[in-house]
Amino acid sequence: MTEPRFILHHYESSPYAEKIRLLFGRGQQSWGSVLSPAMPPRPNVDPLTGGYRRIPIAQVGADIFCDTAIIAQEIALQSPISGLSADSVPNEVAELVQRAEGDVFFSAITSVKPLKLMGTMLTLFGPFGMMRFIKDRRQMMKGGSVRPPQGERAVAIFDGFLADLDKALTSRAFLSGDEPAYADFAVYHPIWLKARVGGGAISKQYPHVRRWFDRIPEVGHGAREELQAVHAFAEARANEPRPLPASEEGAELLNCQVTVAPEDYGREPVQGLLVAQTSERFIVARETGEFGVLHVHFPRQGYVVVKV
Ligand SMILES: N[C@@H](CCC(=O)N[C@@H](CS)C(=O)NCC(=O)O)C(=O)O
Repeated sequence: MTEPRFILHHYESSPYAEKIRLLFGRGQQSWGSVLSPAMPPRPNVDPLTGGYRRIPIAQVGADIFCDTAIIAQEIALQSPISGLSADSVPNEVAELVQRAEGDVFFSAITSVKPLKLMGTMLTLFGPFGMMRFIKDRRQMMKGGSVRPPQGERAVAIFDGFLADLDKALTSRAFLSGDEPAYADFAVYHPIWLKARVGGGAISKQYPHVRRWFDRIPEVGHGAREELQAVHAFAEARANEPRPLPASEEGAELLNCQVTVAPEDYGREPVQGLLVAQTSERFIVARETGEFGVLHVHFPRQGYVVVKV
């Protein structure tokens, strides 16, 4: 078996996956793509994560990476280009990045007129699939702790964000400087989502956003190769997890059986042995009959660990 490569479990219309595809592009990476359904069950990846329900998920051999914050760190480690992880976001645009992946992300959907939204979902999923999708997302949000803004409030949030972004882009080509990097992709994906779901161009009121938005896709998606789930499974089986980082002192739940779950939405927990806890991530070991031991990595920020 050759060195394991990056595999991304994703679906085309996922905005968070688009953030990662662009990071692969900017980071000049080759990667394997395994397409997932837009809603669970996801037989291509559920057996690897042990139940984490969000997309995208990345894999390198027997290491599984949940959440784009961790996936970006992994890409940054492999890439000759700087600025690809969240810790490289310039201070003056940190607030924009935070808003983009908070209320603005939800408003990208909830600010779209209901009929338009239904039309897009019908095209993507067909009538039966659309009903399943709506039910799935409703349940996901019901079990979550965030309450997305609705209607006029969502419209105002999205528009206010574009106005602030336009201001930030008057003095620089990209949020990250002369070239696009993490901050740009994190802010780009909700606007990409809104453009795909709601249609229509970005208002002429925001010329700097328009110019920036048109330039981001120029970085491309890197060298993408389509794979099937069996290929991803074979790589998980053929590899051992990589060596663990040193854990921080006083990590009380280290070597305990725990569950790890997002705090906000899509809170399905993953159970395993907490084998590492650094200042940035939790790593859980899962014994699986099918693949041997897998290490599942989560960011600490936004995730909770509970002893079983
Ligand atoms: N904080 C997560 C958010 C990921 C996220 O919300 N992904 C959306 C798709 S773009 C999702 O998982 N939606 C529910 C689903 O696809 O099942 C990350 O950065 O990875």
